[in-house]
Amino acid sequence: MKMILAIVHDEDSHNLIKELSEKDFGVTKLSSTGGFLKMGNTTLLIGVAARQVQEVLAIIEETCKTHREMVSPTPIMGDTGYVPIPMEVKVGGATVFVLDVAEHYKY
Ligand code: 2BA
Repeated sequence: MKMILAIVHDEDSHNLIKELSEKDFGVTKLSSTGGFLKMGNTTLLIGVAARQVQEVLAIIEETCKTHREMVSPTPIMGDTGYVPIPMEVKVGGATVFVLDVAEHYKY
């Protein structure tokens, strides 16, 4: 068994959960925060049989679209106080980890 841990944009999470649920994949949604941008994102836990990993990855790739956005993550001290420095980052898309599950129980 594998645990797919997918960090996705909040905007994509609704559609992704819908797509996965329609195909009978179990999903747990966690509200999370990116360490760099300090913005909310969504972490999904998806436990699947090893043979289902590629199918789930394909759904994630199809559902989570990448785009670039200007953000101001790091304010610096200027003459008039702290001023944000806009920078372009990639947002959306998905950061995915596939972990081996040693054991799995349901009680
Ligand atoms: P954040 O840490 O808020 O990062 C958001 C986006 O900002 C990143 O998108 C990347 O494009 C950019 N970014 C991150 N660190 C940067 C830096 N030091 N300099 C310039 N740009 C930087 P993604 O790479 O797609 O990551 C999206 C979210 O996935 C991250 O949000 C974080 O919550 C998670 N993540 C990414 N890599 C991770 C990892 N190795 N371990 C755990 N979580 C990770």
